[in-house]
Amino acid sequence: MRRLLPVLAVILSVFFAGPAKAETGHDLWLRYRPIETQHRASYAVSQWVMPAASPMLAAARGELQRGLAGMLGAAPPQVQAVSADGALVVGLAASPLLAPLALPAPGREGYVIRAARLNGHAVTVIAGGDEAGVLYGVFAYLRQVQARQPVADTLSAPRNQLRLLNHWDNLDGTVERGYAGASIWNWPVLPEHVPRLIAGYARANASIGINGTVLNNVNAQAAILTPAYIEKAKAVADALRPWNIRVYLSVRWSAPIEIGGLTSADPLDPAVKRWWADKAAEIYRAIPDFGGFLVKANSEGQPGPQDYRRSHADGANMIADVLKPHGGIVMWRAFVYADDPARDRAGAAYREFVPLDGQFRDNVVLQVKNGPLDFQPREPFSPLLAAMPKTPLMLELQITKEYLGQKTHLVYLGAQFSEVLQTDTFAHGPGSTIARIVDGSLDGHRISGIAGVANIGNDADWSGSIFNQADWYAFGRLAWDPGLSPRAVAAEWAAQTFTADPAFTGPVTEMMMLSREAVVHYMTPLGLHHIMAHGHHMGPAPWDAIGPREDWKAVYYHRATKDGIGWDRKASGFTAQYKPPLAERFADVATTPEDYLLWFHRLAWDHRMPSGRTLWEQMVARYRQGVDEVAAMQAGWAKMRGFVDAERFAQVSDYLAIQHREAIWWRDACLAYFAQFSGQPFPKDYAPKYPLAVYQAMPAYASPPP
Ligand code: BDP
Repeated sequence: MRRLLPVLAVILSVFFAGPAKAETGHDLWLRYRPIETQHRASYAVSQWVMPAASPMLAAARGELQRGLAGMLGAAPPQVQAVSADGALVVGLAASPLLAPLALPAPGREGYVIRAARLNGHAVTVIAGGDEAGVLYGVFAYLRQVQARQPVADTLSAPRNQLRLLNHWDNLDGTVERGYAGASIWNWPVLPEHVPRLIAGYARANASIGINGTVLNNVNAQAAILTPAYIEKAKAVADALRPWNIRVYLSVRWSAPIEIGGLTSADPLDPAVKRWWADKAAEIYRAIPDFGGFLVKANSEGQPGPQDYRRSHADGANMIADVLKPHGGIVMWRAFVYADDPARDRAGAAYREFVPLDGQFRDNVVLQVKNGPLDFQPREPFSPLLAAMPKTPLMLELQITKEYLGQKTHLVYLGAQFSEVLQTDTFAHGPGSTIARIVDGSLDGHRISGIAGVANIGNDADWSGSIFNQADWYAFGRLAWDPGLSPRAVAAEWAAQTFTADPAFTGPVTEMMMLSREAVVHYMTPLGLHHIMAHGHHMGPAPWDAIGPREDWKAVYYHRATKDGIGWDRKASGFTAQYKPPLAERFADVATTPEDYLLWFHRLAWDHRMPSGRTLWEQMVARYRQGVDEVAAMQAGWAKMRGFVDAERFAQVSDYLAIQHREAIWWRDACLAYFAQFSGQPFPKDYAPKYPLAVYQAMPAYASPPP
């Protein structure tokens, strides 16, 4: 009986760890639940060897211990030298332990996983090119086991050097465009107390290869550079460092005036430069591996070098010069549209920055949003990405769903991110994908990177919903390797987050892929854009025509009248910002994909679509399709009840019900509005439930009953 007890315990633990156990989602994709009996033999580990002489290696070892203990029931014995078949051996590829194996060189942050023979025994080796590589190798191994994939021979290194989250966190604990609770930094208790949440955040990021984080909002407050906040940032940096994550800060251009007592922030003023140099030195004394600054300047009312009639290059270079001796970089944002809204806003960043190509220091990287506008459900790519070969360009994606249903809508962004990365810009002929521009390989740049605007807060599930976690996950995986299939990433996430049973991962992956198209259909089909409510950006408001700037109004973008709808962006000069053959392709209605139709063209309501429908009929059909797709997602999820614990199952079901109601809201409000102009009837089997005035009178954040 004594010998049977452990066996019984394992059987019971497997039994009771089944889907019934409620989960908050706090464990993310790092749940390490026991492996089902039938898979145990494939993942058996007899013993493990892992020297860990540094904080980072200790972090990796702790994670492996945790993962093995969780999944195998108990961690196998840790030994000093391999003495049995089936051992797991982990370390630096160049260490005395592993060097004799002459493994392929994993490179910086890279790792190798291999079956090998050591001391006459068959073993599995995880070897890192450096300590970070060991950490990432351990997570890759745990991922394969959790997803019940074969532990495969793997050689992997990141394609992008900088894989960063941008937190739009304010110092008062709020998060701009955050839908997952308050800021996780908890500034008031730092530096004395470093909340556990921060280490959990670091682990999660390390598990998907994220290696840097900008702590505060791009709409920065000068106070972040005061000694008190530098101490707080140091405490965070110390907690993140073992997980290979560096800290960066967003800075406010006018900080020398606001907290430095100067009268100017002119980048060419020696006193200003001295202030920044002293500030950089102060930061590096506290945080020796500090990454650098992110700057939003002369954008949406923020101060910047143009206030002193200096260029963006003058500003970026001054900051770059003070960071250079410390090895820091400047990420200068290209999200700028200061010029006259009478000129097409979509073309503003290009007009501003292309003339500056070649003028930036070598530690400046220009951070460019994927679309020319602003994180819409679907945008053509920003032509700036293909037009600055002499400047390293970092891609900025938005993980938080500001324009895509915010907290509740299930929209898998991995599909969107991959679509962007795989887009061919033709910058230097075919094959000039955005992935190759940002990874530096197309133009031979030293710096490469991708930033994602984080969707993280102090909600129990971190991201506001269980499925929003997938967007954080996919961002990290695709920043590491933009070539990964978004479908495979979704499947891998679902397997770890819920269960690896293909009867679950198959349909759920399909649902996730569909969700990306669904949101475009029920919000902004046919290339419509920026027709959401003013300010909070939640819900439809194509009628929006209020506010100080023309280019903040929905009517500026869709231009609907009885004559037609859409924007002739050949006439605005915008299509010419693309390289051939795209410039010609987007300038011609016949060769513009339906997805971008009204983005690039102004068309009559009875314009004939390839489907044979009129433009109006096609618009109605797409909006209806979007709602139907959400209904299909709901029905699909309902069948997954048996695979998921009640708590998480219910959250997803409830949120899908909200999404369905709001998809109907989008469909009906937009179609009720556009119907005034279209001059064509609704199909016999459809009409918006309420008159337009009801939608227009809805209070903020509220949708009418379905
Ligand atoms: C827009 C957001 C705004 C940000 C701005 C930016 O609405 O909150 O400050 O982008 O990226 O998407 O600077």
